[in-house]
Amino acid sequence: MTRVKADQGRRRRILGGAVCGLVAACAGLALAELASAAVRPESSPIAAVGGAVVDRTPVGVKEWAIREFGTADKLLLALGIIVVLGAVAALAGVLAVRHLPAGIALAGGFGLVGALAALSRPEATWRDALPSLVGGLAAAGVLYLLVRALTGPRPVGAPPGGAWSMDRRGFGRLVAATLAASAGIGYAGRRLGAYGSAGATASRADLVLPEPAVPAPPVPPGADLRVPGISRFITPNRDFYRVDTALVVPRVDADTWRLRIHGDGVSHPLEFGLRDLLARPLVEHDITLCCVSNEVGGPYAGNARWLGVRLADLLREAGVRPPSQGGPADQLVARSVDGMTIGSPVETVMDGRDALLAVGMNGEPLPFAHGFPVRMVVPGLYGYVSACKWLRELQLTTFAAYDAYWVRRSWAQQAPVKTQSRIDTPRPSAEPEEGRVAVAGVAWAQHRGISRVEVRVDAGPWHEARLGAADGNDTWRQWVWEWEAAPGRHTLEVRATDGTGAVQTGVRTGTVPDGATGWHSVSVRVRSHSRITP
Ligand SMILES: Nc1nc2c(c(=O)[nH]1)N[C@H]1C(S)=C(S)[C@@H](COP(=O)(O)O)O[C@H]1N2
Ligand SMILES: [Mo]
Repeated sequence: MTRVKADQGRRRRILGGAVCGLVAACAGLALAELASAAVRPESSPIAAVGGAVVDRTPVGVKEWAIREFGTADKLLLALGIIVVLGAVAALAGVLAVRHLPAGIALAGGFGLVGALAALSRPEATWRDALPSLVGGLAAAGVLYLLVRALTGPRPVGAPPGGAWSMDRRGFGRLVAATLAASAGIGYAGRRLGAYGSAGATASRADLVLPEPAVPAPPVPPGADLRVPGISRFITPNRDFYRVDTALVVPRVDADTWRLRIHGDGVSHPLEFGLRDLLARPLVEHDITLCCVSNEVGGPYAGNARWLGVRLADLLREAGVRPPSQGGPADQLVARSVDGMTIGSPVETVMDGRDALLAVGMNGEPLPFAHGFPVRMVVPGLYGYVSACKWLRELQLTTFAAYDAYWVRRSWAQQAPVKTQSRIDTPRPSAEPEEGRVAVAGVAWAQHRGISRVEVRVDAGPWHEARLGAADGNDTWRQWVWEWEAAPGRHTLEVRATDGTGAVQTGVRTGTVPDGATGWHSVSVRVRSHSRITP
């Protein structure tokens, strides 16, 4: 054989092997998808590996990802996993052409990795390992068949020469057929998955929220200053930020949902369904929710009108007393259907503020992404220590005895919201014209309220901004300051004073462990009027 022919043969074997590996991976993923529809969507290999990666990502990397990619971080994680999976699959295929058992072991082993990832997730049962195991076996089997077809003994009567047992066209047809079958199986899996959550979808569509016994007063007309570019006072649900570890949004069926309250100092453990909860007096309350991983000036804050049951009333019915009244538990641990744990101080939850088990958000049942059917909301605490979505269980315990999910990942056990203010307009990229420029934004210090907002230009004197009307102490407040802007580059800074008179600190700190501090600043270039006279 000539040198050139040998090279060609090797290249073909590598290419052919890689194709075998990739196609086998597609087949494996498709069958795993079908299997996960029968178990639960979170058990599909990509969701399982992704979830395990999220659980183990060091806090620094997570902060960086949130900063760089925002809410696209989940999509990028899934894409990253697919790229790695593809690379390993191609490698397994090339390996299989040389040494069939090794390649097949690698393909199957990857299924094992998925299974272990699924088992490592909170709330996992042995069933969660099944989709990855099925996928790994399927990938190994398909790889075996494809590689045999590619390199197996030449059929009797076949023309001599070449590395292929099948001709190129025959192999191409086999690949196409396998891919088509995989696509069909994957699609069937998706449809079956949707069918599995159809009950949940219907239970939300059918849910009619009762009128509140204690309605919130209408939002004062002056709360929304209607400055172009400012955050709306009430954040529409579709624009509300979303922060959670769920790669697949849990879809809980409201008809079978139950919540259990138990633990230290609970003399009357409670367990109830949604109907029981809705039969209680509901209160309506406007609360601004914000995330501890929000950088100064960042987007992870939103304001909504929540409808729910006062949590303190339920706890009292269960016999719970706050520590100040001799109760043994100082931590309330909320647990979600996806295994998230969020710990709040019992004292705060029972101090008279409107800590809610919320069922409604801006006049509709909670969206699935925001915790349907029931979540917690506590004014004045960051979301990671208060706002558990897809709630399933409330356990009374102590901070000494139990660290919740984020606390085990370098965040503080207790985290009241820090006073923050944000310049929404002008944006850093804006190039306003000299003259009057409206500088405006929002400021928040939940449960303390905002009493003053000030703006300064180029580190000059502070100017008092005009505040939007206050809608209680638990929401953010809009503010605006009219700036006589001169041409050139300028830096705007904002600071707020809360309802206790404490001025927002200018000391810049990062988000870990209990929320960022510092003043938001925006640097803009002001254009001069074009002049027609010299
Ligand atoms: N089950 C569950 N609840 C959760 C989280 C989560 O990851 N899982 N994230 C918390 C965090 S960190 C925040 S800031 C809020 C965000 O709520 P939202 O997504 O409705 O805005 O939800 C909280 N509740
Ligand atoms: Mo958060």
